[in-house]
Amino acid sequence: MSDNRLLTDLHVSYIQGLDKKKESFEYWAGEHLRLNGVYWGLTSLHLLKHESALDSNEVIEYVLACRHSNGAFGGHTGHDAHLLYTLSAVQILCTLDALDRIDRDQTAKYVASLQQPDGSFAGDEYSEIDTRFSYCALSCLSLLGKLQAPFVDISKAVTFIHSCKNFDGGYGSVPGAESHSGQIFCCVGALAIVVFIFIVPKHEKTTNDTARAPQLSQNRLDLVETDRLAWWLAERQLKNGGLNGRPEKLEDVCYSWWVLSCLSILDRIHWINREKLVQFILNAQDTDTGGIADRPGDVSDVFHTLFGIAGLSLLGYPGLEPVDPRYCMPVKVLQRLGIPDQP
Ligand code: GRG
Ligand code: ZN
Repeated sequence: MSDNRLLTDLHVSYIQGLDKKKESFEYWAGEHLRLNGVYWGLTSLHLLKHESALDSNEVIEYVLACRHSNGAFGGHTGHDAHLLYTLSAVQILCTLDALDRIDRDQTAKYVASLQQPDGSFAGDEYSEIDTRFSYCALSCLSLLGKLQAPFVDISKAVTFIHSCKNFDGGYGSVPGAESHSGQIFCCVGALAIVVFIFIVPKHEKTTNDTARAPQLSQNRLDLVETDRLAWWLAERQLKNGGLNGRPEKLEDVCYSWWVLSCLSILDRIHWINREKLVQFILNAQDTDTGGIADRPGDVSDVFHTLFGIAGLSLLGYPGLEPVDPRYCMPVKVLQRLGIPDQP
């Protein structure tokens, strides 16, 4: 069903209602993703400026109940630990200003333990490798204030991500894998997050003292082929205004995040048609139950609700809290943590 404005109140009650659906099939079917779901719902509420619509203490206690003794987090109480859930847990605690409730060093050590000799990250002890996990690890360490040795070898992590770059400027899940907007977000986001200290090689040193000092680079976006990639990303917009994730695929609201966040990081968001995309996202709202679906006419879910709202925030839709394209979290949370804006 379509509407030409954002149905904020309906989306707030839709998210509040998710917690009450404990008897439903969707609740149990999605149980292994609960912690991700809490991050999607909570972040939506913060971007909608309805921060107190959920009970913060209840949310914090639930997150802590998903914690393992090694500092890692599972997707639900009693479930196996994974980087995907550990990142969600840390994001939620940061948003609720409750990072002091965990041992940051211990969680950072768990994340670091998943780095492989080639710089990639496994998602858990079963060793699946994917650039999603590189992003989760680097974002998580950055939020924990531990994006440094001995927690991580940033140089190797960057080398692995760079090895996943393709001829079209995009990135895949592993070296040689097809470019996909979701993976591109992970790689470009990670390269935008890394803070890199480098020593100017001896032969390049001058007599100038400043040039001798270790240099701090705020990111490694110099490795991205900006215009080639931004062109590929802008081509994701279809006639109906929606974005797809790769050529020949269907449009989907969540690419309003995966694609737009990269265009924003690369300062090329104006390369897509803003009005048409805003309308596409608004048309995917469920005007009866609230929430946003993957495309108009489909059933809404909390995943597409967050990425629709976050996309609208990047597009400057009125009344929304600004979102940081690197972290998919409110800008003001990152400011509170002292994480610098992207230069
Ligand atoms: C903090 C925002 C945030 C993310 C954490 C897990 C993760 C890091 C990122 C996931 C990136 C990703 C791979 C997104 C794509 C999700 C998606 C819609 C997959 C569908 O893939 P296909 O191949 O769909 O089924 P298409 O659209 O290509 O047909
Ligand atoms: Zn989707």
